Amino acid sequence: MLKLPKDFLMGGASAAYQVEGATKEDGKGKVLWDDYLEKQGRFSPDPAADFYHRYDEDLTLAQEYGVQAIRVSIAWSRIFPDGTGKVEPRGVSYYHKLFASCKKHNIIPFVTLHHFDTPLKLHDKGDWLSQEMLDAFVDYAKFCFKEFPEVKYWITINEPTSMAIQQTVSGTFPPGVTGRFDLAFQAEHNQMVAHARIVNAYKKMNLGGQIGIVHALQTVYPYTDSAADKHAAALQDAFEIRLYLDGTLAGEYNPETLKLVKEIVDANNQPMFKSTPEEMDELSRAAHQLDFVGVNNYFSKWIKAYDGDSEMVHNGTGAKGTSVSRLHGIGEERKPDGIETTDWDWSIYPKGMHDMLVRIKKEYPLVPAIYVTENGIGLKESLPKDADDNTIIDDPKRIDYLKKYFKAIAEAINDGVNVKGYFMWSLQDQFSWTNGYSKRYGMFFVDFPTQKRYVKKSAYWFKKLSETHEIPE
Ligand code: BGP
Repeated sequence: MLKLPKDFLMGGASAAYQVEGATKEDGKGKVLWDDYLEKQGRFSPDPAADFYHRYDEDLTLAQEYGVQAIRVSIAWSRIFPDGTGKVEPRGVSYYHKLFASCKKHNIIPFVTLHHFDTPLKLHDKGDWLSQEMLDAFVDYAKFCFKEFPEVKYWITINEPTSMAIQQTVSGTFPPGVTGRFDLAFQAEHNQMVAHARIVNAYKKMNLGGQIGIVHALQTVYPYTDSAADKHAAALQDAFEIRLYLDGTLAGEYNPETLKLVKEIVDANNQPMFKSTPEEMDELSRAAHQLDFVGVNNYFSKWIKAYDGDSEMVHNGTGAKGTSVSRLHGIGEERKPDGIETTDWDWSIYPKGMHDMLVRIKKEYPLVPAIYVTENGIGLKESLPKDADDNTIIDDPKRIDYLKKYFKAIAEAINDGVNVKGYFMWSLQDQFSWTNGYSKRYGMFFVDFPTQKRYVKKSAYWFKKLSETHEIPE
């Protein structure tokens, strides 16, 4: 039987906008999503899981089911409603209360400073493409470090890549621009510079905590062994993964990576992103001081050479088999036969997790530690009609998924990778950015209309693993 190390941390994950609800309460400023979602009219970020009012209830449950750490994020616009300037004391006080509740329940908070929720005023100025945004983000981070000494684990940014790509390539995040690879690369470079400035400032402050970044790292494989497919996979990897691992974990861009990025922008008649020697120096200093990297890995991708126009269709409803992704200058996603997928077309491929963890150890030796900061499966789940207080939601698919992925992590640890912990996405059911409320990931079921919580069988499974550290067959 495979075992996890004794000090392996078992956690649950969340993000402010996806759980808190209360988007108009206590002086919170608007973020890029509020008007965008209202206009779209598909779903609302309120009430989400009403974590703003129910954090203590959720942390009580978490403690009972073996959760030792939690990923939460601070909603920047609860503290600075406009992104800069005036501080909202009610927002500050909410997070002090949340961290005190974590302490009471013996749960370590890993706190993200930016999880897809740019304050609207800064979003309107260009979001990650604006220097004003970058400076404001660094100031907000420093404010948090001083204000919340009770936090010992900080994460600068959640998934810089997916934010940028969804904002300006696939258009699934506001402002909904498509096909602008150049803007995505520039926004990502800018996020890495802001991240690096924050890491370097944090280390200077000597607060005795740890700081890291979280990346979306879906492993990329060529569809076949042909040279063309292998090259397409290398382009896709540079686009979604390699540039950001280089920038944040090595502190410099490998010339081979830059060549691939240049090939993508050239093919789309767009300019290369800009960087300065001062920025590169900042990246290098940060990479040498970074305490950990967070790996978000849910699925893997297979890429085939493709020569046509870009076409992307997002499966945001769980209608299996509806996703399309063909990018001009990169390649086309195609799953080999026999790869199992979820209703949202995400492949279930634990080997991808293992390969990614091993790759980081091999190719980015500066990184001292890795946490799996997100992994889990989105399912369509409902409350039985005759549910009562003791109803337990049966989720065998999730247990099966977790078992396979935990095995892959344990194997990577056996291969010498320093994986220190795991955060299941998600702690409780929550709101999903582009899928709303029907894609449930939680170990606790949330009946959104009543906000009542029900335990899922996977929570029992998780508790046992947390107590024994033995992965059952
Ligand atoms: C990650 C995000 C999370 C979460 C998760 C699941 O990219 O960091 O915020 O949403 O993916 O994705 P989705 O909600 O699209 O299923």
